[in-house]
Amino acid sequence: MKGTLSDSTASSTLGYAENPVGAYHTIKRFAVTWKKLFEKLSKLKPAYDVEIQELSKSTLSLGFQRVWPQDADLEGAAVALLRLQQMYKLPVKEFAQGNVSGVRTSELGAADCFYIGQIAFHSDDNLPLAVNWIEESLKIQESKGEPLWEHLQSAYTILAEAYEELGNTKVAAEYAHKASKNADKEYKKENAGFLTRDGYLTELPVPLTQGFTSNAGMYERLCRGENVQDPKIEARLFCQYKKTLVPIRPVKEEVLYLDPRVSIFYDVITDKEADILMELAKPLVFLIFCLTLISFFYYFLIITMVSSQLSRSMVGEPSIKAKSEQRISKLAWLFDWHLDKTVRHLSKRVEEITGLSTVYRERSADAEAWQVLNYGIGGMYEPHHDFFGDDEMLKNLPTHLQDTGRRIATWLTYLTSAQSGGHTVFPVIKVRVPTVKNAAAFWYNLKRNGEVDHRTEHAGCPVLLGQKWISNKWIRERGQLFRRRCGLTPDALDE
Ligand SMILES: O=C(O)CCC(=O)C(=O)O
Repeated sequence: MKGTLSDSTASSTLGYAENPVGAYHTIKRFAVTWKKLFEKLSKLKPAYDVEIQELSKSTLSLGFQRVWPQDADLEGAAVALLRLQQMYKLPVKEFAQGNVSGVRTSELGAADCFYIGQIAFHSDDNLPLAVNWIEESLKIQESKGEPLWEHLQSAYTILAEAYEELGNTKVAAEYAHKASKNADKEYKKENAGFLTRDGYLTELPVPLTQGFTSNAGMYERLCRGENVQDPKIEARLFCQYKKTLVPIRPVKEEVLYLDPRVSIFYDVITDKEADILMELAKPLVFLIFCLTLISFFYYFLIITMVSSQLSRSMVGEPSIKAKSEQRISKLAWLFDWHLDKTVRHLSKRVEEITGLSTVYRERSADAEAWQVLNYGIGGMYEPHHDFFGDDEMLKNLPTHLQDTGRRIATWLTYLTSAQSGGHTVFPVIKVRVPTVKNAAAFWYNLKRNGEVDHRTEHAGCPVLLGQKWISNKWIRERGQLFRRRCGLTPDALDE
């Protein structure tokens, strides 16, 4: 496969698939190009080439087991691409040229743009994007100068329908006429409505300058990097060397918000420790490459391919198994009893820095195990709270977490930095935490009087380029009785 990639990408297949356009190309190679090749091979007479026969049979059977990417996975890749485009307002032209946030990969052809446009057309709220993609496909096709493009008629038809739905009947009529030109009788019969409808005589132009339908909420704005914070609040923020439980080991803290306090602590983990956590979470090195693809498939994850540890995220505790579209990532849990001492050491370090107990016990632990998460391109976690607001959820916990109370605080370590996108954002307080490798974000989910703090709603923005690995340590309420005392007033602040 490497041999078919362009020079600029051949040196790093992994890097290539970490760009959404590169990932689309890669999945297409598996789902379309290789499939066609193997189908051809499987028709060869067994007597001539038994080995090729076997290879092709096993590849087809991997396809049946959903281990080999299929058409549905290519569709998932296109959906992911469209979502990223909407979130980050990326122009169709740049995407088509393979340019994602200044990082280039192979360009998309007319047929690819048409395919993505079709997917957009059939999804709920993407008509303007569909129009942009299909018009781009026509431009590419025209620039290549091929007189008879197999998709031309379908492209005109979809554009006519899309413009009609958008209320621009004049342009709709133009495309309908183009579609009917040279069309056979059957087509003319099927699409007769387009040509005879009175509506086409009226003119109701809809400007399609943008192609984005999402109504920019704070989550999206923060993810896009817009500066939305009040300058008066920003003026009160600061950095400091914060004292820890070990006096000779202060830690670099940048305070990103005061009430509730959200901080990022730098250099709280070494490169080696970050690598160990990631290695422990993924049983095979090869898995990284698979995950890049897998997390890109959105709806069609191939869990069977991934052995023991990392699995598709569930929201809530493991006993409440509901596969989540709210969070698109892979996760593993690492317990303090792990043979590798790193896990235990890191729990101790969180205790040193926060002053909160992270002691693990089989019954009533003070903190949860380390949750290691991998997000590939498009991986994200929509706005949510970490405290368990729902008492039912608290009842269904595994033994070590029963009677431990809610999640009083979150410690979120960045094991890698995503190349683009992937920030952690707090829409209510308008805070954005960048993914800085070896740093950790920390905040309390409960107020000092024990009430849940809804202002701590947060989200993981979709990863646009590269991979994001994080590790969460959730600290429980009960064990902190003497560590985080109630304030003298209900709204007492943390330091
Ligand atoms: O990915 C992120 O930045 C946020 C993750 C998160 O909120 C969570 O795991 O609860």
